[in-house]
Amino acid sequence: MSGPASQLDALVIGAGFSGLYQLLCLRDRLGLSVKVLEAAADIGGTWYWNRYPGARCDSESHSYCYFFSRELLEEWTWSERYPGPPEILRYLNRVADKFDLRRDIRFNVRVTAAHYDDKANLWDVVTESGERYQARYLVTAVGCLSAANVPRIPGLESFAGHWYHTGQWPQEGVDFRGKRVGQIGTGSTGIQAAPVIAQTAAHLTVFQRTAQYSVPARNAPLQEEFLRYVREHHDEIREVMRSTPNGHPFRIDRRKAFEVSEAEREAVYEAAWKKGGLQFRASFHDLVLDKAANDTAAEFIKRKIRAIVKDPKTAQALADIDHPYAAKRPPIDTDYFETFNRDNVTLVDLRAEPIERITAAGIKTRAREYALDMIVFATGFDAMTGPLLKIDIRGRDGLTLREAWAAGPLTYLGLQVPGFPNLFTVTGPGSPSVLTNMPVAIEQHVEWITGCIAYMREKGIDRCEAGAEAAQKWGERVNAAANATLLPLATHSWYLGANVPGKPRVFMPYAGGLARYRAICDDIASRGYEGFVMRRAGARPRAAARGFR
Ligand code: N01
Repeated sequence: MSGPASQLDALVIGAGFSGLYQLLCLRDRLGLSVKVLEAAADIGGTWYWNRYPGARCDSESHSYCYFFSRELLEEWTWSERYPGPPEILRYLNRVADKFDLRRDIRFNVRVTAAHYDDKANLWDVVTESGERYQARYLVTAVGCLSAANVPRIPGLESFAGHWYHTGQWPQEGVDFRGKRVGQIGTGSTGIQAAPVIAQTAAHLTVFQRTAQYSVPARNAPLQEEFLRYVREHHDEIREVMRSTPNGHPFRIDRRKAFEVSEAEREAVYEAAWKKGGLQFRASFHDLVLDKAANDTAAEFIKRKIRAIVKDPKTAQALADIDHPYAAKRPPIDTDYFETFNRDNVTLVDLRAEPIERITAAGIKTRAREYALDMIVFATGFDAMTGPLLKIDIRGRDGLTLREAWAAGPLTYLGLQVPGFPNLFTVTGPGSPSVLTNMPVAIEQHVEWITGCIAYMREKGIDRCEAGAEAAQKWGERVNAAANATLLPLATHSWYLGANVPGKPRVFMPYAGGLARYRAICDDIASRGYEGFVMRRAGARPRAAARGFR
């Protein structure tokens, strides 16, 4: 790396929910010199890029925000039960303005490499345009779902029409009027997009590889009565979010599915279906723990699908779901299954007729060719590890992150990687992250990282690195936590990396729950950051097997 470098205490990559709060904490609470580098032209992260039709947050708006500032909470009023990208971006802009964050964010700057300089104990960071930065601490706030996965289907380059990936949606939008649109993918994104695309497209063909459960979102404008409740109960709402496994503002029912009669169970599901949203998963305590319990919810949703969709063959393909309910991230929708009753919508079951190739004219399956003007890839992301591995990150002795993670991600608490001193990964693999309402997990991580750096500075420690043994043991705990649930039974899930050919199959997020995870992180910190290897400025590194004292 060459050229004069800007010197900083900390560099943060990414200006979404994570990066904005990390900047605020390190700059305003610790007084460090900090810059945020952001590849996009503006703040927002996920919400900057994912502006596809129908995009909407699946967390309820009153919980999908920062809770660190009472003033901010009291100043902001959400308009709908689930906010869409424009409202979330307005919110994040309000945050950036209130805390004067923009002056330390550089936009349109993509980080391409970050190399640790062992001698100087600094991170050397290089951008696409060749700018250089040096920083003591490097914090990645790159999001878990920001590396778009465009499947390598032969012939894509020959397609005569336009194609788009939902996670890189054109800022100016896409006009579907009069177009024959093919949508590949029926995860949370595809399930949100299809009903909206169908409203204007001449025809929409949905290519489904894996059928998915979905529950109505029941989005609606928020009523004054609810808004008053939220204004008066910030502390209680926050308390519920912090004490539940997924960080949502509702509790999981304590009852097990078979503790009630069949009729009562049905009534519980019916009420949850009417209420809508991710809360359906909280109907019983054991829905993601016990297969027989899960079957009762799965069957309920499959019956709903068959009742909604009029064409029996289409209904059968949509309800032919091969994994337990919520073993893949459960989508919520607005009229997804109803959309297949429209005359201008067709479902193609790729299990029966796999895609062979893309042609100039459209998509050719084993059965026939579908003529298309546009293809929408709602095919998800190289999740969790993808955004980090896209950057050439090298730690001690030139070890690349790609080498370190050749067999799958190895981290301590999802916060640090052995061999990469002073690199902190917000919502990294091995943390609850994507299994939660993200802002809650983000606040916890950002505050923990801030606390760790504050501790280091107070004690005169200039280097902190995840211990290899601690990371190994943490990896075992992440595995055990996943195996205690039904989540690994969805063998094609992106939680396991199974959606990206060649990616190691490792269950990446920590499934033991956010509340338990927070307690573990706090406990480790209270014991002098047990398991991290810390070095006093000027001293040789030593293992902090029992914490640094
Ligand atoms: O991606 P996905 P997503 N040929 O990976 C299919 C979050 N999110 O963007 O299941 C044919 O879930 C793939 O099929 P299969 C949320 O955490 C949040 O929908 O692999 N099909 C699947 O159907 C979510 O889980 C919100 O067999 C192919 C689909 O594409 C995560 O983002 C909204 C294929 C991909 O589904 C990712 O969701 C939206 C191929 N070659 C998303 N490759 C909100 O809260 C893939 N597929 C707002």
